[in-house]
Amino acid sequence: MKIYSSSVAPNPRRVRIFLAEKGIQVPFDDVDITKAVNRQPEFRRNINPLGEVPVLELDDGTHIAESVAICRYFEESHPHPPLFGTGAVERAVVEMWNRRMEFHLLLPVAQTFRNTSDFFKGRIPQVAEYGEVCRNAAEKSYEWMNEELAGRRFIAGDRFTIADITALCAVDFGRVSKIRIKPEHRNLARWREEVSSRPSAKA
Ligand SMILES: N[C@@H](CCC(=O)N[C@@H](CS)C(=O)NCC(=O)O)C(=O)O
Repeated sequence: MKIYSSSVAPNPRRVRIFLAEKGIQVPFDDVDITKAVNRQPEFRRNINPLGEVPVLELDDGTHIAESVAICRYFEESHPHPPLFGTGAVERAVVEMWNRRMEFHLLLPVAQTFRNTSDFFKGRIPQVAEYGEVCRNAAEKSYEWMNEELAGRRFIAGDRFTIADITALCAVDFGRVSKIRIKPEHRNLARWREEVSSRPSAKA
């Protein structure tokens, strides 16, 4: 078993943090996304047709891409500590918040980077104006999450879950595009400080 990863990208980091929280060790194969190795026909043919990381490779040759799918695999094999919640209600609430953090934080942050950075120049069609729309959307989500976090310790409730991992990776990656937590976002800053101090955040 191994995971095709990248030490500089937010989605592989989600998986690394998840595994660190579970205390699971899996070898990582760092794919040089700066040289677009992941976009070459060989990688697409043999590992992930979408040309993205992370990808979990099982011993029988199965490839599982999509960060949440990889995390779910490990939640099944190592249920403790539960990071997707327990019981019908908590699982649904965690799923809701994780999807919200993907769609309203990670996606706009990533699209800002994709559409405004030199990194993706010539690699994908870039629309700078759309990048700015995404920046605005990400900043609005920071405000929203600052309000949400006035009433609870973590993103999905009083327990650290995959939703915190998604949100932390989004907020940290936002800094590359100068999307930052503002001084008035006290609740968001308090949350970030707490989740960043967990040993897994270094993964
Ligand atoms: N929905 C996918 C997104 C994967 C993704 O966007 N991966 C990025 C790294 S964060 C990537 O491979 N970027 C390199 C590229 O697009 O060339 C997931 O959750 O894993």
